[in-house]
Amino acid sequence: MIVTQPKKLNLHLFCRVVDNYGDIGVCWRLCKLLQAEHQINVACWVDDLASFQVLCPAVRLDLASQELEGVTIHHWTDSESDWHKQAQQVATADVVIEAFACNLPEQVILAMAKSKRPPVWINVEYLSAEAWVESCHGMISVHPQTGLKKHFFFPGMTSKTGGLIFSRDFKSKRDAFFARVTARSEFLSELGVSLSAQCVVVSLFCYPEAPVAQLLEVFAQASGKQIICLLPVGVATAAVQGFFGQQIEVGAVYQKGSCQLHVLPFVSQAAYDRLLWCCDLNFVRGEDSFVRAQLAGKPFVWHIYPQQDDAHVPKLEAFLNLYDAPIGSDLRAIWAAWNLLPESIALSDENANPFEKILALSEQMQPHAEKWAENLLNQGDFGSQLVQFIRQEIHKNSAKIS
Ligand code: TRH
Repeated sequence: MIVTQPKKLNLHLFCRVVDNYGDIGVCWRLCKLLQAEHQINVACWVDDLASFQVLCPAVRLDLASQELEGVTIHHWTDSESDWHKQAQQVATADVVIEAFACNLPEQVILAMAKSKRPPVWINVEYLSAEAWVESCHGMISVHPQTGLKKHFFFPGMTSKTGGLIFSRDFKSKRDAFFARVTARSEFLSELGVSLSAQCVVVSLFCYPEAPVAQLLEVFAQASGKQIICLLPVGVATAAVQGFFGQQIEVGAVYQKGSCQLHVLPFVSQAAYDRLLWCCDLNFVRGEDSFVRAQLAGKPFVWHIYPQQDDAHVPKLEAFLNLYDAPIGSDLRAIWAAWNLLPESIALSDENANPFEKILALSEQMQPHAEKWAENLLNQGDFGSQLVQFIRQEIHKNSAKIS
C-alpha cells in the first residue's frame, strides 16, 4: 500500500513583543512545536530580538535572519524597502499566523490579496477562560480592503477551544521526572539549591505590584519546616530587597526565619518546566507560565497581567469559575489578595495576612491540580488542532480553485 505523506507546509508567524516575555514565549514555543512535530517549515518574524534573547540566549541581535532549532528567525522591522522584497515571499506561503492581533505589514496583506492561492491567514489569540471564547473560536473576519479571510484561533482550557500548547511527549517526560526519586534534588542542585528534610519548595514569578512581603512573612514564620523560595532574577526585586533589608543578586541565598530565598538565573523554557515540577507551589503570571503551571499538575497562584480599566478582573473570575477548586472560597481570597483586586482591598483587615493559610491550602489543592492537568492533556494540544484546522482550510481552498 502506498501511503502519501501530506505536503510539507510553509508557515510564517508574526510576533510583536508588547511587554515582558509572554508574547515571544508563546510564539517561540509554538514555532518549535510546529517544526518538530508537524514537519512544517516555520519562519518566525519578531520585532524585539533582545526580549527573545532572554528566553533563548542563542539568538543573535546583529542578524536580520538566522536559523535556530530548525526555525528561521527574521527580525521584523517596519522598513518599507525591506517589505517591498519580502512580502512576496510571505504571500506564497501556505499559512500566515498573526500572533495576538499584531497587525501584519500592509505590504504582506496586499501581496497576499494579489496571490492566486493566498495563504490561510490565522490570528492566534491570547488565552482566556471567558465563555465568549468558545463561540469565537474558528470565526472568520473579512479584511475590509482586500476581502481576504482571517480565522480566529483561540487557545483554551475546554474542548470547544484549541487547547494548550504541549508536546506529544510532555506527559511521559513529566511523569518520568516525578517517578524518579532523585530527579528533583538533582535538578535543583544544578541551580545551587539543596533541599532539607522538612522543606516546602515554592517558585515565585509575578509582577512588581504583588504583595510579596506579606507572602514572605508567612514563609518566614512557618513552624517546623523550611520554605525554599525560588525567585527568577529581576522579579519583584524592590519588594524582596525591602523584606530582607539588603540588595539581592543572582546566585545568592537570603534567609529570614523559616524562609530561604534563592535568586535564580532566567532558565530555558524546558528547564522552567522542570523547575515548576520540582515545586510544591508555583506563583506564575501572564499567559505562558500560567499554562505551564497548570500542565505541571501542581498547586499554583496566578498573577494575571494587569490591564487598563480592570479588564483583567473578569478574566481572572472566569478562570476561577472554570477551575472550580474544592477549596474555592479560600483560593479565591488568596488569588484576589495576590492580584490586589478591589474586593480584597476593600475586605482586607490590616492585621490579617491573606496568605496565612496558603501552605496548608496548597497541600489540599494537590489532587485537584493533578486532575486538572490530566483533563487538559486529554483534550488534545493546540499545535495539532491548529494544523488540522489549517489542512482543512487548504483543502477547502484548493477545492474551490480546481
Ligand atoms: O512575561 P510575562 O509577564 O508575559 C506577559 C503575558 O504573556 C501577557 O499575557 C501579555 O499580555 C504580556 O506578557 C505582554 O509572563 P508569561 O506569559 O508567563 O511569559 C514568561 C515566559 O518566560 C514564559 O514563556 C516562561 C518563560 N520563562 C523561562 O523560560 N524561564 C524562566 O526562568 C522564567 C521565570 C520564565
